[in-house]
Amino acid sequence: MKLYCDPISTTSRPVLMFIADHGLDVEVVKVDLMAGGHRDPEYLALNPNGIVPFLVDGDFRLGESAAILKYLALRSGSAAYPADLPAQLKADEALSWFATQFHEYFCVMVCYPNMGVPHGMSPAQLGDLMAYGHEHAPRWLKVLDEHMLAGRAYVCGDQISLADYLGLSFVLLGGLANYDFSSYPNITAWIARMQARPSYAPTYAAFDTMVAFMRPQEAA
Ligand SMILES: N[C@@H](CCC(=O)N[C@@H](CS)C(=O)NCC(=O)O)C(=O)O
Repeated sequence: MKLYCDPISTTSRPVLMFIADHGLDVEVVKVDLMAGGHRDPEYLALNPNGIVPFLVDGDFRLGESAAILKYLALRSGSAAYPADLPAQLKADEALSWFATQFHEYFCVMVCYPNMGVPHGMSPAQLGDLMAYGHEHAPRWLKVLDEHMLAGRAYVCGDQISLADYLGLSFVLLGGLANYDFSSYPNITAWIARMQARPSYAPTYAAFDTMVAFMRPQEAA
């Protein structure tokens, strides 16, 4: 099985951390986003979307981080994607929530503009987008803090689920914005819980280095 990915990619890290946690035998093939590897004709022939992550297992090919996480969890019998249907659907619900509401308002509007993304927007447009995001993202951060993580260790209960792997990567994008999570105690505790896993440091090393490079004064 091969996973095409880049540790600098927000949607690759959840899959890499899941693989590390479960000790899965997956060959990791780096598609260097900074060098434009995702636009190589060879990679586009494999995945016409030109994005990572992407999984190849024999003749089976699969894109989308949430689908890849589910495939790996089902193949390995991981409890992070429970067999019990209601519990599984709660994991699906949280995965979709992170990938839609949370991603849109927090990742796209608050975080990525700090990297000049979406490309092609003027500094003023990026500033407006960020201002809108800062105004509206707290609605979703409050749901995560006051409901999804209230009184429980992980997003779907006392056991880690696929939603924690995906959600962590999206929440930690806040590093690009030097986002202050101190008014969200349950989120802060959950981040610390996830960062204490041995799989965290190797998976997030490249991202943490990038954040420190972008914000040397705060990191010092
Ligand atoms: N919905 C996709 C998003 C994948 C995605 O946008 N990947 C980014 C890196 S985080 C990418 O490959 N971007 C390259 C591009 O957009 O050209 C998933 O969850 O896998």
